[in-house]
Amino acid sequence: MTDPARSSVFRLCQEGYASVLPVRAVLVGEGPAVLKDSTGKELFRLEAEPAPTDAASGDRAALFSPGRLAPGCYFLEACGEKRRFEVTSDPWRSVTDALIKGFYFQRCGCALDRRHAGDYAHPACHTAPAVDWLDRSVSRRVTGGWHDAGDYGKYTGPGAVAAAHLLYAWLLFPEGCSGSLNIPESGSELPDLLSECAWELNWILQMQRSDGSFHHKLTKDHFAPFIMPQEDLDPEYLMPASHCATAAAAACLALAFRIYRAYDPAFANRMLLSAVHAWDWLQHHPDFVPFRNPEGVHTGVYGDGSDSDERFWAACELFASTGESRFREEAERLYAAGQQLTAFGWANVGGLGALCCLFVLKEKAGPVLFTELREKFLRQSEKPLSCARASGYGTALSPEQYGWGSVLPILSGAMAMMMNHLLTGRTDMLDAALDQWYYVLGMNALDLCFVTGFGENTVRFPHHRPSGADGIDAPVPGLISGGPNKYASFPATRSRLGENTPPAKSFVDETFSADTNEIAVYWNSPAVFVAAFFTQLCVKNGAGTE
Ligand code: 9MR
Ligand code: ZN
Repeated sequence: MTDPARSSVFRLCQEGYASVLPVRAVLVGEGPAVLKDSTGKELFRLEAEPAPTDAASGDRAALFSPGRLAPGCYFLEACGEKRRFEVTSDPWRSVTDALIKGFYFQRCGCALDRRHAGDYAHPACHTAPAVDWLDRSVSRRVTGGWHDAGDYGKYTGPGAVAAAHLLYAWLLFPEGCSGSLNIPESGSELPDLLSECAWELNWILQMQRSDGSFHHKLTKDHFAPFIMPQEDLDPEYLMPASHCATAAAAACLALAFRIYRAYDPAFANRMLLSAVHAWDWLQHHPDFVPFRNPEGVHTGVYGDGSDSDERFWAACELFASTGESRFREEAERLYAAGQQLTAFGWANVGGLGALCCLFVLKEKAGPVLFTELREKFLRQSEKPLSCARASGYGTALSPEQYGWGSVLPILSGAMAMMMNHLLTGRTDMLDAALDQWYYVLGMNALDLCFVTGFGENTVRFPHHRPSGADGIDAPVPGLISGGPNKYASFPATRSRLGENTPPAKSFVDETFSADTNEIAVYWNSPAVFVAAFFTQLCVKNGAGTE
């Protein structure tokens, strides 16, 4: 639990460290810092040289690493303070599982029962037929999916991106994300992560219009007050279709086809047919039209300046799923138009196309989409590394990049550096990626673990309607806060931050602070990807170390 009066000169991974990976921590303030084992024996000493000021936080922060440590309990001492941490062979299994279970808690259209949700159980929500915004005479039943974030909206593009992160975690690091989640489908033939993802995929399928395009979102015309989802009874609308939603859905469904066909060929085929139908619509509608909220609609816009990256990702996935050259040609053309290959967020999905080329298609992608793209990817992935090196906390974000949901570019940087490591074996990339995982779990300027329910000093009041309305003190567990936002504009957030708060500390752990402390499925999902990677490393390399 947070003790507001606590202050420590150390910043560390509050969920402990793995014996197969280096321990890394930050000293804020005066050295020397000494590391001792449980018998009091000194193992490592950081000398007293003053660290330079970290630009994002204003702290004199020194990142140090005593390297890998055997399982056991250790103490860091400096400035009269003694802080304890543990090293085990598999420390992050429960936080990884919780981050995946977080999606179950976001499920819409069904009751969360006591057996699976415990105290966070609630009756079914948002079960009324959805009304077409443009033609109110049309309504149809569209159920399921995940609530996007702290609100109850469901947005096609961001949902597709979140599902894709989970599916890629499963494809690349299955042993890191195969935990049993205690969800209704647990025990079935389908692994739990895939069952959870299917909840979203089934909803995405329903968001397709008969012409092949996808509705941009299914939301009300305004955000609900802080009530439980089952009390949110105003009509939900199928908002107009958009290019970005259509292309992102096509990409995600084409990817999902390859994963589910071994378990449920009929479901998999439906997803591929839907993806191809969406693609054909895109080919007939080549001119990008940005989505804007219709007059009178005040829910999330998820505005985007281009659909080139979504189309690129879709072309890659469709090529991987069908082998048809028309998709490769389009992917090559869109690649040549310039793609950001290290971007994994809802707005820019170029990195997901790169994942498909580099780790699924590989040589089959051909000289452009494999050899050339690989070089370009490796170059682009130097950027997060240099950002991380310039940061006293090792955080892969420059001070001006601390915007809304800053955890997303931080985790995107981790994903890019992990991929670089997987392609090249570089340990500097691995260590820097690890620092972003440590950031999420507490090695940051706020000394805060951003995952609800975890860490010694944890987020308590996320902007999340169920957590605010359920009458339970502790928030719903396994949800990740968006984190510091130097551009926070909500008056209440601003007044709490004052004038000169540094970017990495522009954070308010209060329910009202949507601009710093909301949760979102597409912030949980890159965390799952990163968590699964490191958890799998522990399983694979750690056998027999304890
Ligand atoms: O994640 C989105 C962030 O990048 C934007 O800056 C912000 C303001 O437009 O919106 C965020 O997305 C929110 C969405 O619009 C509605 N649901 C909650 C999302 C998380 O805050
Ligand atoms: Zn709902």
